[in-house]
Formats: sequence, C-alpha cells, structure tokens
Amino acid sequence: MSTIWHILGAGSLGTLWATRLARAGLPVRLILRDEARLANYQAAKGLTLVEHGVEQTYPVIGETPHGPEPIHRLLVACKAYDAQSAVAQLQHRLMQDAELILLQNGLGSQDAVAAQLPQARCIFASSTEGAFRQADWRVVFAGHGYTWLGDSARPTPPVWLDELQAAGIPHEWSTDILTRLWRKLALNCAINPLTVLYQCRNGELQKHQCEVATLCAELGELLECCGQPAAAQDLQAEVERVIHATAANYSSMYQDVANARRTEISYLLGYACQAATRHQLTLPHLQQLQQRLIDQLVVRRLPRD
Ligand code: NAD
Ligand code: KPL
Repeated sequence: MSTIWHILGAGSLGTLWATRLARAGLPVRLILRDEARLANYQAAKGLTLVEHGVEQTYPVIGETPHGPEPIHRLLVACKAYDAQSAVAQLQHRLMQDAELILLQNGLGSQDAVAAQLPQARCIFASSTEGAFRQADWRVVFAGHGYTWLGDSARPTPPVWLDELQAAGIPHEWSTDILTRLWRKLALNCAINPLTVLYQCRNGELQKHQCEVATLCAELGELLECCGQPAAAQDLQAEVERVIHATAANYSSMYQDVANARRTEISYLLGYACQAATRHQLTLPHLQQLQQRLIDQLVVRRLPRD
C-alpha cells in the first residue's frame, strides 16, 4: 500500500496536485481548516479540475486537522504567510520521519517550517505551473510548467518521484533548489511590484526598461552577497525575456492586489530587503520600491506584510 499523500490547502496548487495524484489511483487526503469547510466540501462531492476546457470531478477524501491518521507525507499548498501556522496545527500527527513538500513561492516560509520540525525532511519546491480558483473546490489549470524539488540538506531524491511521474506531474529533482528559489525571487522582485505600482500587465514594463535594469543590478549585487552567484547570472536578460514571454499576463501580485487579497510581499521583496540589511548592503532602489509598494497596499487597505 503506498503512503498517503496528505494535502494541506485546497486552493489552486493543492487542487492541481490532489486531482492529478488521485487520477493516478494514489491515496490522497485533503486537509481542510475545520468542520464547516469539510461539510461544505463534502456537499460539493469532490474537487473539480478544468483542463483544456474539460472538467472532471475527483472525490478526494477530505478531513480536518484533527483526523485520526498519522501523517508520513505532507504537501503544504498554503500561501507563504499561512504555511507555518497551518503546519503547526498538524504537528501532533506528523511522524518523526515525515516528509513535507513545501510549494510556497519566495523565501523565508520554508526555513520557518523546517525550524519548527527539526526531525522531518523538508523538501523545497519551485513551480512554474499556473492554476487559479474559479470557485470553491473548482480550479482551472491555466499554465503548464514544471516543478523543481530539492533538499539542500540531503541530496538523495525521495522514492516517491515515481508517483509524480505516474500522476503526470512534470518535475525534476534539483541539487541547487536554493539557487532556483533565489532566482525566482529575484525575477518576482523585478517584475511583480512594478506591475502593481504601474497597474499594468507584465509586457507594459518594456516602457520602464531603465527602472527594471537598475533593480536587476541591485538584485544581482544582493544575490552575489548572499552566496548565490549562479542565480545572479544574466538576471536582467532573463527578466526582460520573462516580461516579453508573459507580456499579456498580469503578475500574481497584481492579481492578488486587484482581488483585494493579501500579497506574499514579506517573502519576496521584504525577504530581499531584509537580507540586504543583514549584509549591510545599501540597495536604494530596491528599498524605495518596497516602500512604494507598502504605501500602495496601505492605500488599498491591504496588509502591509
Ligand atoms: P491559494 O490561496 O489558492 O490556496 C491556499 C489554500 O490554503 C487556501 O484554500 C486556504 O484556505 C488554504 N489554507 C490556508 N491556511 C490553512 C489551514 N490552516 N488549514 C487548511 N487550509 C489552509 O494559493 P495558491 O495559489 O495555491 O498558492 C499556494 C502557494 O503556491 C503560494 O505560495 C503561491 O505563491 C505558490 N504558487 C502558486 C501558483 C499558482 O499558479 N497558483 C504557481 C506557483 C506558485
Ligand atoms: O512568476 C511570476 C508571477 O507573476 O508571480 C512571473 C510571471 C514570472 C512574473 O514575475
């Protein structure tokens, strides 16, 4: 009998993973916040995934954090700001040798979870897949991509990568996951806040090339200083490539702000600025960008962190 995949967070990525694993016949349990959410989920009779316009509902079993079974494998699919408290609720069920897969964007939340569970194996992930929630329990698979997984403390890949293969989840085991996460963080810092400030699609940043270049130079300096020279390589060229390739899209931070949702600023630009302070590095444009973004969030009555 294979190990159960416990999925914490029935949002966009949690649903995308849960439905594909279930479709492959693997045992999956969805952990919902409380009895009320569980009742609501059970009334919906499962999770619906819409892919290429075709929808399919999967009757994945749901439970609350107080479920009876011990947890050996946990996919943490909450936002970065919820990850630590959501995992804490499950601490009593996590086995000593539990494995956690942390899907959060940015940096900071992964280390916080790992510090909370020193015995567990925490595998960090960086994903370019895209999904959004159309309604409760209904998710649209919007962008095919890849998920890199890695564990900087233990380079041996886990045995369950075969199950991801069987489930059709494109992935690769990465021996430099921190470099990938830093690189993605830098891309997100150079693009996402500006799309909020200029209220624009990614492509419109082509009109702000100088500002983007200045930010990339500072981000490159930061990456070098944080021991991530590989993540700094040709950063500006890649940022420009991403702006061009995703020209018609609104960044994830733009979408959060437009939908009056809390952003993950503390794990992106906030994390970068904190790292700069720790290294006594003065990055005026990045720091100014953080202040401008916070001012904008305050104006919109959104959390500043
Ligand atoms: P989401 O908001 O759609 O889903 C998060 C879910 O976690 C929500 O359903 C929320 O109710 C649930 N949750 C929070 N606290 C909980 C708790 N204590 N117990 C149970 N459930 C709880 O978020 P998402 O878009 O799936 O993003 C998750 C992470 O993945 C983020 O860090 C995001 O940046 C990253 N990411 C998302 C995408 C994407 O396309 N959606 C792509 C790449 C990376
Ligand atoms: O990851 C992104 C996001 O919107 O969060 C891209 C499209 C790369 C822009 O930073």
